[in-house]
Amino acid sequence: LTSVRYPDVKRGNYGSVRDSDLATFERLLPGRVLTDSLDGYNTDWLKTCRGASQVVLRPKSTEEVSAILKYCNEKKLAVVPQGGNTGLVGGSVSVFDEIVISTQLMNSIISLDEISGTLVCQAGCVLASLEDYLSNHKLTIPVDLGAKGSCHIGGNVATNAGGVRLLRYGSLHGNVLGLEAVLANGEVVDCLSTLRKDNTGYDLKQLFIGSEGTLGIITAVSLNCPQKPEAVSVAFLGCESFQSVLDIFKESRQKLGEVLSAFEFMDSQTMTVAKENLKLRSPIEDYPFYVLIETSGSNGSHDEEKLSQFLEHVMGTGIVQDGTVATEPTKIQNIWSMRERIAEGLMHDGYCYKYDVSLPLQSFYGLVEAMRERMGTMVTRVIGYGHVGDGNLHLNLTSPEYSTEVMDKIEPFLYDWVANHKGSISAEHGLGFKKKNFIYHSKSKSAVRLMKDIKHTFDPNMILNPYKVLPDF
Ligand code: FAD
Ligand code: 2HG
Ligand code: ZN
Repeated sequence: LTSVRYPDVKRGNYGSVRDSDLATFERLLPGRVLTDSLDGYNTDWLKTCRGASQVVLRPKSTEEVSAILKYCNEKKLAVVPQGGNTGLVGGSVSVFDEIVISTQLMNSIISLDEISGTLVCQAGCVLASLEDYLSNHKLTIPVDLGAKGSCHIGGNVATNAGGVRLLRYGSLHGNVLGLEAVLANGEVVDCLSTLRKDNTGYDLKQLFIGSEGTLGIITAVSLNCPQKPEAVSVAFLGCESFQSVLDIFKESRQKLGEVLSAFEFMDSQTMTVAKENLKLRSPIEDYPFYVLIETSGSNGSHDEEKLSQFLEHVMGTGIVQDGTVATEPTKIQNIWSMRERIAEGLMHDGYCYKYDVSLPLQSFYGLVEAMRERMGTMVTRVIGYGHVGDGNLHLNLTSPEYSTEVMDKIEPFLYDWVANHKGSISAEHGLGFKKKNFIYHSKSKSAVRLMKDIKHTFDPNMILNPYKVLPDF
């Protein structure tokens, strides 16, 4: 059987949900088996992937997840784990009729140790609500991204989400102290440690971080939460060239040192999306490139002094042409939302071809220029922005609707370009359904073979998120 939507993809040899299965699910999760109005669960955030799931299961506890998976594994029913459904690579919706297992109702906080800053919570907690909760305890969450109002912490961990604070706090591989996951056969793997240090055997939790629902369902996580910074400032700067962006980065690392907490960039075409599609106003005049710098620390006057010395220096040397600084929360929020809402703004153009790559900084913006030249007037726009402080470029192209001609012109050219320049074809969004067959552009054959062996050990019947992450060949 092939999908009407994806004619090249063949359905795996899985069972189909029958009435008797529904009756079992209803017994295991009374009142929490959905079979109607599933559009929201079947459509991804970008509206480019559409599943045909007939059932959504909404467990509340680890034991319930275990019972469902044990049953599905016995019946060879394929499943797709789903958190906030904000993933950008088609990993969170079904390809055929896989059963959606949603963490929506797994949203309890289990414990908080205020001294060590260790939070333990269920996987379905929404990122922004964790931030609110921690804020009351003068703590913060070490990961922050534009989708915080909907994404779940389990989804963040499953995708190893990066976001705008990675520069300061490092990746989830360092900040997740422990996790609990349920394997395909229903076995609960308890790695929910709250210790900072624990060198006892292989660090299995790392395998689940970034596994995109293919190795197990994450049911709880333990996170290292830093102190909430007392003072935050944001500078929004304009400059003439991408080389200036890099010079500003170098200077900011030197002059802002430990208070630097984010370094983002946007090109002028990205600003056009903010203006035209989101009706936002830039706080400064028009420039070819913009930089957003955030400082966070424990002493406002110390940080502001550092920031003003830094600004004086970069304006004096001419690498920055113009800029504005915000210290009050509303103005800070306005500047951040201009950056964080670009993904939303792009959707107004129609169809969005989304790429998220890592590149060495010397070749970073070269890809945007190469794509602009290659695509010419075939697309509405080609924009480059992202977490330049982490070497992570968000390259987006748009057109009024999906076009195979455009797609064939972009891929595999873009992925070849990235591989030839020693980059990664997915910096932070993962491979999901859309990018899995390009894995060899970034990983060796032996590495992929080992990944397949691991998958086989964790999920021998391949019921967990099939057609995702691992390549077809
Ligand atoms: P979903 O979309 O529901 O799922 C994502 C993947 O994880 C799927 O493969 C799913 O099967 C799996 N999964 C979900 N929950 C579990 C679980 N409990 N156990 C096992 N597997 C699970 N990403 C970044 O890295 N940085 C950003 O700055 C960033 N910004 C974004 C901004 C916007 C506006 C949007 C829409 C997305 C952004 N993303 C970003 C994408 C990012 O991957 C997600 O927002 C987030 O990490 C996914 O969480 P989710 O709960 O929505 O997961
Ligand atoms: C961001 O950093 C997200 O805003 C989304 O990772 C990036 O949509 C994108 O290109
Ligand atoms: Zn990003």
